[in-house]
Amino acid sequence: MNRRDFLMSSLGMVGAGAALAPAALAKPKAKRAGQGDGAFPPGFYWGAATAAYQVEGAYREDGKGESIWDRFVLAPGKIKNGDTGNVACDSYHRYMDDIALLKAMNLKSYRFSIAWTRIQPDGTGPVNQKGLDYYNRLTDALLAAGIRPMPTLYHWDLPQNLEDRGGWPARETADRYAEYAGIMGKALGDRIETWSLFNESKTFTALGYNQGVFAPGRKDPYAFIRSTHTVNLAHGLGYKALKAANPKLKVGSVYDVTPMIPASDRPEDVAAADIWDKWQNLWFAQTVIEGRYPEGVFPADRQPELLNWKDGDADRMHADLDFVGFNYYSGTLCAYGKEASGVPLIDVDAKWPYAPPALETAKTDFGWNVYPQGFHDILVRMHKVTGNRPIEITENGCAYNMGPTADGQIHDPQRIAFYRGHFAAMLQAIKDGVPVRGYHAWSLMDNFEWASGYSQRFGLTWVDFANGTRTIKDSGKWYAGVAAANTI
Ligand code: GCO
Repeated sequence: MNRRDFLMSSLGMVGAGAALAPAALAKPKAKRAGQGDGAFPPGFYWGAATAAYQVEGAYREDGKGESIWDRFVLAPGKIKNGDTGNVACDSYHRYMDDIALLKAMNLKSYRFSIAWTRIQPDGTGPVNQKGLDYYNRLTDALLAAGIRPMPTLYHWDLPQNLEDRGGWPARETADRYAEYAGIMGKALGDRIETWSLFNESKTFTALGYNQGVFAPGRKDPYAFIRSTHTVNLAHGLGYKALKAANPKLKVGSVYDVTPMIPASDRPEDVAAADIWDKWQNLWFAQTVIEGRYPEGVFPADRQPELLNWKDGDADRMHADLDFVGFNYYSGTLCAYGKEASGVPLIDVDAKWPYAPPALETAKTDFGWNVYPQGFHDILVRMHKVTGNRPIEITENGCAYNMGPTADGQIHDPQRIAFYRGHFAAMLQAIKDGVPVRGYHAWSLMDNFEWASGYSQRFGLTWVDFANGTRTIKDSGKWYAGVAAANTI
């Protein structure tokens, strides 16, 4: 079971993300862009993404504090092969090599994340200048290379000290986050315009506090639900802190989205798809933009208590985002078990008798379905939620684990095929009116894939984890051509 299935099953959903119903596959295929018609809009940002804990290493260097991931990887049995991010790709020392990769691929945007524990080792208090200097160096080097720096402030690595004080279920964590956001806006806002507040709020709250498979490894559905509210509050407060630091900053956030496909025409399955759409696609993105939660996920009379809602929270969590980032990996099959009707999502122990249909799509080495049509469909759907805000694809990619062959090269035609299909779907969405202005492949290079350790390789670049050597894969060379031509 991969981690996306963990999430779905944790909330009482069976088969989600694991399979696509034959019914769904029978739907019409994505309209293809006509020949000679493969041009992207002028100025389109072709880029790549990474995240601090997944690539930086240097986990104790220059005053860095302990994060929940530094701690979590030490728990026996939590990470495949006992891997850790202690060294990872060693990007803390090799960031110039990373920038050379971006340049070699003709990329104009780099989405990376900032490790809060380098800036405030305990998540509160004075700035650790040496940690900040790393991001100063990275930023300056990117700008010198003609590449837009696009940081994400939080990609899951909460300071352990804040977890010890209650973590994301505790409202105070939103205030600490806003303080950190303000520090970063002041420190780098003179050179960085485009900021993302959070990466995949749904993923780290559910897997970290409900399912226990991600840091901090808690299994408490009530803590989990509160954590979602704190994260929404942190969006609003962090947005305001960045704007207060520098009103010129463009502030957005990154949401993982997926089309919810009913497993059948049964009304229960259709209702399941609807509630899952509200939970996964709207619970964070719509809430922050509109300052109100989607209705019908929790019983209305219990929701305030479940969230620990206080007067004024609607204003606190509201943020008029300047752009929205979307991560897309696959479609999600939705089915309700027979006990499901009316069962709140918090009833995580419910047994779901529904058996998902057999797999029908090609799969990546991680077992995720290759479903480019869903990329088009979810972009069209989310455009309605986010108004006319510019959209950036902040992640999209696939794990294929082949390594160098005798010629020293990495031949990964499956990854090229994956990207080709997804670029066509994205271009069709643009032609259908969705204002997508940038795309970031996940990932620039192979890296630490959370609970899967180094066993899943998402990179356009091969990384030899024994010595940090980087080799651009066939897919990276192919991507360089797409970026240079701005066309498929
Ligand atoms: C996420 C993260 C990345 C992952 C990638 C592949 O979406 O989980 O943003 O950190 O590595 O998605 O699983």
